[in-house]
Amino acid sequence: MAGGISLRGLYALLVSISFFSALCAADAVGDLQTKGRAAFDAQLAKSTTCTKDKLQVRKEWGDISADAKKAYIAAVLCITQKPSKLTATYPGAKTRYDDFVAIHMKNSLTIHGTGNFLSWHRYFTFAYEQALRTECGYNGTQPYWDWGRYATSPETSPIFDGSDTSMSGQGAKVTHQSNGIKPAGNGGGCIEKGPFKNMTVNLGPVQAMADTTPPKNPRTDGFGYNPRCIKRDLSNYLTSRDCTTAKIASLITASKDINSFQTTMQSQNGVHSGGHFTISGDPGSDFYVSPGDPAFWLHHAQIDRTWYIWQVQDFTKRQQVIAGGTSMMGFSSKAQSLEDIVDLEVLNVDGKKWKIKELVSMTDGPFCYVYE
Ligand SMILES: *[C@@H]1O[C@H](CO)[C@@H](O)[C@H](O)[C@H]1NC(C)=O
Ligand SMILES: *[C@@H]1O[C@H](CO)[C@@H](O)[C@H](O)[C@H]1NC(C)=O
Ligand SMILES: [Cu+2]
Repeated sequence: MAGGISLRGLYALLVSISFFSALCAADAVGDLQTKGRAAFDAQLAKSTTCTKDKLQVRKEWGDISADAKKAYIAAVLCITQKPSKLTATYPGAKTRYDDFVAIHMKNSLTIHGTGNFLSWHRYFTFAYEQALRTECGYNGTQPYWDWGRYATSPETSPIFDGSDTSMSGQGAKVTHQSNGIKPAGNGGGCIEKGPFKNMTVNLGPVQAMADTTPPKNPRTDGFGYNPRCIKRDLSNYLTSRDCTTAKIASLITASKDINSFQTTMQSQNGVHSGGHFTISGDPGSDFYVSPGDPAFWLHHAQIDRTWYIWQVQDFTKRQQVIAGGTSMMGFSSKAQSLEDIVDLEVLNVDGKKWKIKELVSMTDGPFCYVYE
């Protein structure tokens, strides 16, 4: 070869480049994930329902190829074109996508700040991933949004840069108020670029924040038909304050039991609120209707991943555990039990509802996946 570089030399160079980029990708949270993998693998080896050949791997948006991103985007757009199974009950639910929004709206007060928060949203996100696969021919997995990775600038991340391989980006710049959670950012209006610029939000609002001014729903419960654009107000205010890699790692290492883990995660300065209000807008900052923004699922996959990483730090002691009540409202809320049922109705995978105790392990119940 003229330049004197042999194929073997080129191969060695490529290997060292990929080794170097793996080193760069390593971070405190990734290290905790890696550290726990042996415990997960040991449990996987014992599972009768989840075998190694069936195991699905969920990856970070920035770590999947452009083709994989496009396949995911296509599946999401596909499910927004399939008919709802709930229109008769909730007239605003027009599409199969809306079914996910409606079931979340309906259950909002008994799935947040409660003992089932993590397990309910794990099954909910899984049901969405499975619907993309079985109803829209998707053969990939649910990607996640590692908040810490883009904490300084979520707007320019591959998730929100507005390109055709993103989840669409910032909303149009409009003058708007703060939502009370963070200062008004540089968006606030309808998303104008990327694959989801034409996506319609049909349900809600139920609890619109001061930064958005969506048209009122024809029904007081928000279940009427109210088609409108997706608005966003992305900014780095919350990610750089509450969702850095150091903050996520400390949530995982400092929470000694499930109660402190789930409470810290859902606190006002926690990662759950941080991710939701980084997206903000309508329906992003609406407590009930937030799954109407398709970035919801990447956020909740990361919530689920954070739970998984916390679990695998002491796997045998961190699965069959429960804390908290069954309702956000009222002091008389009953204690949540591992025997309680998670029933997603028309979203249930293979029509099955499950007990919480069957949803705490990703190699048990309906699940067979892991995070990398
Ligand atoms: C998944 O779908 C993509 C795009 O349709 C295709 O290129 C790929 O080969 C499929 N992978 C598997 C494992 O079926
Ligand atoms: C949005 O709709 C317009 C008008 O129908 C169409 O030209 C455009 O390609 C659509 N964009 C996307 C990303 O779907
Ligand atoms: Cu939720």
